[in-house]
Amino acid sequence: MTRTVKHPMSVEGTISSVSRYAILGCGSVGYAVAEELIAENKDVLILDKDESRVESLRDQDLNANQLDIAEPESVEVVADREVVLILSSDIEANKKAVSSIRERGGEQFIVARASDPVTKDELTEMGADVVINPSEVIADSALRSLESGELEYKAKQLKEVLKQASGQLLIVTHNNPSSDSIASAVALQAIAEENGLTATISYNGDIGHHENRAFVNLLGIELTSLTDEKDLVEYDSVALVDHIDSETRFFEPHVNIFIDHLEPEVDIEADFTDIRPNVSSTSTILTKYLQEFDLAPSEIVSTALLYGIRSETVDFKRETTPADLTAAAYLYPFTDHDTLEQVESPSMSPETLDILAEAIQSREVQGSHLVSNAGFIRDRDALGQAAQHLLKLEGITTTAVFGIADDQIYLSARSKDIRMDIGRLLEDTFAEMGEAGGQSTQGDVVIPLGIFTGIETDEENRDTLLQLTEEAVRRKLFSAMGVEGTESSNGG
Ligand SMILES: [Mn+2]
Repeated sequence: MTRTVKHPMSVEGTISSVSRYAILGCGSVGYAVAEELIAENKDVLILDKDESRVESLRDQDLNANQLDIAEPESVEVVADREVVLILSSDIEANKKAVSSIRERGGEQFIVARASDPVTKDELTEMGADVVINPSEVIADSALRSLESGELEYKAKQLKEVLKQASGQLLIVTHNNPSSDSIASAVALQAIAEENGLTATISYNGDIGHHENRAFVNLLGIELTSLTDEKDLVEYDSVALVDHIDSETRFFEPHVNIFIDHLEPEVDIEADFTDIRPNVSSTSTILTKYLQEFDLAPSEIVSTALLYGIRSETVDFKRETTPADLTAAAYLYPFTDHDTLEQVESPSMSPETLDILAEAIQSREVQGSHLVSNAGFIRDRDALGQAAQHLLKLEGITTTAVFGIADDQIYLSARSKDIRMDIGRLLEDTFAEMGEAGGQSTQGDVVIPLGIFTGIETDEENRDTLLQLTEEAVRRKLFSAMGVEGTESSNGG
């Protein structure tokens, strides 16, 4: 039998425009539902086999009929109802009612009550659109309130520990950190700073994975490499996040905060510990804290956490729990999805990422203009990608990234300043020295190396050359953009 399945009720349980309901079986559950519907001014017909119950419903001005829902005839009276809720505690009677309605060809939307997983399957098989198992519902609800109660309790504890840990907080990821670990550190840093601390993120080993380097570079996450135990002296407190391979002796006398989704191999003594094996990433845990603290995450924190969750669950394909999904849903509107996509799709070659890293490092900002030298390069296209990316930095409207390859200086610029025609600006500034061109939002320049200095290019004076070139290009650009000095151009 093919039926059009209608869904008049939305997931949140709000009642839609449907107006004609029937409730079959009016015990405590049926009665509670009837009350809600009537409060919404819905037309509700109630069937129950218990005479005295029907009488008392009628006393309350409810439209109730005494009928046994297990009898096939009883369903005739609900033929014109759009939604039928079969809610008696007699599951056998519920089954009969469902099959009677469907056997008569009734296409109503049916919600039926089961008592266990077996009857749940049976009722579905018989044609109920939604089947509810009350014990599951109660268990779910109990667990949910437990979860939120526990989170509230833990959040208070964390706040207390942060309050006591004044000064410099060192947040340590696991060795050769994953994006889950880095993202968690970034979020804890934001939470710590909100509580008046200065927090530094550090790691041991390498950020090995190419995607993880992209992640760190694209989001401009600052990490320090922890090379020496002596480095620890300057910090007043230590937090370990997502720290499976913890080497705790490194952090003696003691750890202040420990947050992970996996049980550590060795016991870790910390003032505050939150280990949740029931979620799939530490980023999920940190997201829950942001929510609990009512902290709207910055774009960087949110993008980092969402990436942390997605990569740890392999894009929700591995051991994903509802908490991971609700955390992701919470982060979604705060996230920079373009950046997320760039991190996830390795469209950037490793060299592009290196160039971007270099460009971020050596950037110089004047006003809203950014100029950066990427050094010696092989891939010229990477300059444009880097310039495009740097345009996302806060407060930046114009970017120019240059590098040297084959005795030429290559420069790529981007602008989102509508008053500036960057292509024209480059032409005006560099046309005499080389090739320059572009449009209002982007432009490129190629200049033979040595033109600024008159020095012949050879291996020995390469470094000097690079330095002098860099100076000259930066100065010329900033001056053309109208900053640094008076020799300005309005750029067209
Ligand atoms: Mn993890």
